[in-house]
Formats: sequence, structure tokens, C-alpha cells
Amino acid sequence: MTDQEIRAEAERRASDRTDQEIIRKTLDEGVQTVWDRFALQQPQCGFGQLGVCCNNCAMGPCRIDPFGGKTSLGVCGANVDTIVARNLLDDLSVGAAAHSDHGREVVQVLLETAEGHGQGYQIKDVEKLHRLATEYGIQTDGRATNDIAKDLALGILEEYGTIKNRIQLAERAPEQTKEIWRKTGIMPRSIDREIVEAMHRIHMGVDADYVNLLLHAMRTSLSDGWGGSMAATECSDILFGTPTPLTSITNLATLSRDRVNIVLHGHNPLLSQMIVNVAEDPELKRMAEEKGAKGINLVGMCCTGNELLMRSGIPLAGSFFDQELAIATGAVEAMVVDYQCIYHSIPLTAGCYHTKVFTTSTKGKISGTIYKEFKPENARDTAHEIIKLAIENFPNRNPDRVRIPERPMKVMAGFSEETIRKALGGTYKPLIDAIVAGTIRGCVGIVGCNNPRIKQDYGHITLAKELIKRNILVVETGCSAIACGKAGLLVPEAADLAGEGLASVCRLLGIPPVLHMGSCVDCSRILVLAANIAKELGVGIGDLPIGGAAPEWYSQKAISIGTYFVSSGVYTVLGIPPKIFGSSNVLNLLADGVKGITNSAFAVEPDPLKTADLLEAEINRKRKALNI
Ligand code: MSK
Repeated sequence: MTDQEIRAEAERRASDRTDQEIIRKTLDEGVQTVWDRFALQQPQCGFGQLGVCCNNCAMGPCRIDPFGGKTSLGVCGANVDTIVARNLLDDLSVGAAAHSDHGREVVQVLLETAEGHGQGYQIKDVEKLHRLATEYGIQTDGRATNDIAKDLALGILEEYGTIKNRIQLAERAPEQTKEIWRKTGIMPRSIDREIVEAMHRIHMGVDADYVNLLLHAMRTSLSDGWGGSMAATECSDILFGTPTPLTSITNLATLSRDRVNIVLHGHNPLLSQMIVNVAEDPELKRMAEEKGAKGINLVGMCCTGNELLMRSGIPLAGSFFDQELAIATGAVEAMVVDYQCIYHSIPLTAGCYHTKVFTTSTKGKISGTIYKEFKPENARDTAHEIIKLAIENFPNRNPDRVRIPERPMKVMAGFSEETIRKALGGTYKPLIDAIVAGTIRGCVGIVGCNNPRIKQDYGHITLAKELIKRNILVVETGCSAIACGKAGLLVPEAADLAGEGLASVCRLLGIPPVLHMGSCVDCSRILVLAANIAKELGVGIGDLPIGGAAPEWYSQKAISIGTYFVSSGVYTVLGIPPKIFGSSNVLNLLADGVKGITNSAFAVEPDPLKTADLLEAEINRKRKALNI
């Protein structure tokens, strides 16, 4: 490729200038990345894309002819609606399981900390602990913090799968929303149970009714959003502190030329937060200096990065698509991963440089990496050992192959639901007044990933810019928040890009028009925000002038998030088509029929500008119904 072609290809792949710079380096050096693998996979299977292929049992794989040919049934007799709905439920359950199992680990560490076994952990947010304990009916007066924490952890763990048939956190939803769930039979009963039942229904010869399958998909997603994900968020806050606004920096320029770079990647803050604490050890700093470095530079990536940014202001190197690019700077001594959204080929990328990749979860081993198992009882020791190995790797850095972009971007993060409410004076009334007056038209949550089907970050940034221009407040989580951070939208000065009404509110409060609310599990913060506003207004979530979008989603977790948004009453637009277009019945139910249940639905729109039109129309529809 010529220099000009390389430049054009980098611009085609990514929006951010620091990403483009390192993509050019990978193209120069012949290092394979996600975009190359995507190109090599073309053309992708059309049956798979439509969701009409079933590989569930040994009589298959079967595929239904989408053009109405002879193969209208699988060998087992399943029709196209069953196959498409079952595949969707399968994907969604995987996503719900990933979120909820992550949540379980956090609750377990809370339990072990309360029992005195968690090495280096402590309860940071006692006020939140008491608040949750009260929700769970646990006595707090005159009791030791650890005793309360133990009862709370056991109370939440019980909701993962017992005969209790109730998720306490789901009680936070407004009465009108819960009534819909009860009437439709989708009130989640327990966290694991819905996922296990989904697996049962998917088995050959069980659920063949696409409506029944999709209703269970809604219930399973609610057990994630209002259960496992919410447990992850709340218990992480109790252990590490509820986020409050802070400033930091983002993009690949957060990597350091002269310090030991350690990238913390994945989703769970349990080990990474410990690495943040341990890295303060002066002994480790001295060791780094002995190896010729000026210190240790910790940076986050993906949702582990979001967790660390939100609570500790740790710089954020990038999102899902930046994991290979960070390594390709040639300046990363260690990449520490827990689980979810880690490329399985990451050791191959690391093998092109001196980077050591550490896997740390028994659930997420990758061959070719160094495995250092994280356990709560050895968390501090493991963190110490990993940092030491990273420091020892510093002399192996090849200065001739290092390229670190200039100029990190400033970001403001830390917008938990509690913080937003506090900033408004302890009640949502000022925000509601602004919405009623039309100063702010409504609110949209943009969430989700990157996907090679669309230029990295283009969907997130374009949609966010367009919405704030139309006086619609944007809240974000996951890689969407990172995209907008890199684009300079997470700073108060970005109010200049907003419409007059929204800009005036942002300037008054000193906040950005796009609020970073955390990691993927922190989409539960968006649910609580919506629930509390709805309760103050005396309506259901489905009545609020709000919306959701996932312009660049890829993961099964995003399917679960989108579905619990819609099931809770939030109209949601997907930028990447889900694999359901093989069944017009499934498509119609999700894009239209569900409106009759939750007053919301899914839409699919790849163009972010048209997505903004759809969301604005929905907000106007809901405003009209509220008479505002
Ligand atoms: S990390 S699930 S790529 S948002 Fe949560 Fe980003 Fe999507 Fe992973």
C-alpha cells in the first residue's frame, strides 16, 4: 500500500486521530487487527445474518430457505419463527449471564470482605450500604458495618436462584411499569433462574411459540438490568465508592513514553481497582526507576477502564477497538485482562511487540498469555506480582518501534445517578421543569460497542452531536462514552455544540451535555435515573420522553441491554441489524407489537442522523401524551 492508501484506509476504519495514527502503524508493520480479520471473513453467511440457521442439536445444522423454498422446517420440525426467536433468546441469555455472573463475583467479594477474607478490600460507601440494606429489610441501627454488609451480600446472592421468586432491586421500578410486567408475566423471578429457563426452552422439543420465547427473552433481560447488572453496580459502589464528577484524560496519547505502561482491560473492577491501589507502593516506583522508567502509568480500556475512570480518574486509553492499537504503540509493558470483549488473538498481537498479556479469571483463560489467577483472598499479592512483572518487562521495550500519539483529550466523568440528583439539589424537579418547559426536550441513553461494519465511533459521535444540538440530553455508558470522550464531548465546553436550551442548563451546572454514567453494567444507573424521574412525575418509565440507542453494538450483552430498555419502556434504536430479519413475525413483534405492552419498541437504523430523527419523533410523541 502507498502512504496515501494507508492514510485513506486508516481514515475509513476509525474516527479518532490517535486511533488513525496507530492504525497506520499496524498497516505499515503488517500487524493484523480486527478490521483485517473482518475483511478476510467476507462474504459472511447470509443465513446466519438472518437468524434462520439452527445448530442446536445433532440432527442439524439446519437452515430455512428465506425465499420460501422447500426447506421451511428444520429436521426437528421447527419453523422459521421458532428458530429466529430461539437464536435471539440464546444470544440474549449469554449476554445476561455475562453481566449477572460479573455481578455475582462483586457480591461475593462484598461477602468475603464482610467476613474478613478479602485481602485489601474495604467498604468505602457505608451510606449506600445502609440504603441498600434498608431496601432489603435488613436492620442497620446499632449494627457493625461488616454485619450489615454480610446480610446484604447474602440477601442479593439469594436472588440469583432460589425459591424466593423476587428480585428486590426490580422493586425500584415505578408501580406503573411493574404492573405491566406483572400483567404480561415478565416480572423477573430470580437472576440465574431466568437464564437457566431460557436454556431449557431453547432445547429441542420445548418452546416452539415465538411469542412465548420472546416474552421470556424480555423477562430474562429484566433479570439482568434490574438484577445482575444492578447488583454489580451497587456492590461495586459499596466496595470502591459511588462515582462523583472528576476530570481525567482519554485516547492513546494517555500512554507514557518514559513510564511503565500497564493497560487494564475487560469489565470487572475487582482486580484492576486493587492494581490501582497497589501501584501507589513507593517500593514499586523505586523498582520502576531501577529499570530505567520514570514511574508506572496505569491506563484503562473498555469497561474495566470505565470503572477505573469513574471512581479513580484513571486515564482511559480507549474502547473495544483500541486493545490491539494500544499494544501496537510498542509501549505497553503489560495488558491485564479479566473477561468479556477481549480478542482471543490478543497474544498474537502482543507477540509482535514486547507486551505481556496477563489473564486473571478462571473463566477467561487464553492460551499464549500469562495466567495469574485472581482470588479475593490474594488480590493484593496478585496485583503486586503483576505490576512487578510489568516493570521487569520495561527494558524489553524497543524504542525504535515505539510510537505514542500526542495530545490526550480531556474528559469529565463520574455521573452516577446519585451525583446527578445531588447536582440538581436532591430532587429531579429542576430537570423535570426544564423538560416541561422544553428547554431540554428529553433524554437519550447511547450505549454499546464498536463493530467493523461501521467506522469506529462514527455512529456514537454523530448521534450524540445531533441529539444535543436538538436539546436532548445524552447519557452514556460503555464504549459509547469512550467514543464521545475521545471526540471531546465529555467536557463542559461541549455545551457550545448543544442547542440553546440544553447549553444553558449545562453552563449553569458546569456539566457536559453528554454525561458519562459508567460501564456496561452501569446501564442499570440509567434505569434507576429513569425510574426516579418517572416516580417524581407519577408515571411509568414508558411514559417518559426518553430513548435509547446502540449505534455500533456487537455483543450479546448489548442484546440484553436493548431488550431490558424496551421491556422497561425505553424506545431503542439499533445501528446494526440484529439477526432476526429471517422472521417477519419476530421482526413485527419487536418493532411494533411490543408497543402495545410497554409503550416502546425496537427500531433498526444504520444512519445515525436518521436515528436522531426517530428518537426525536418518539420524544415528541411521549411529550404530547404527557401534555407538555
Ligand atoms: S466494553 S460490551 S465492547 S460497550 Fe463493555 Fe464496549 Fe460493548 Fe464490550
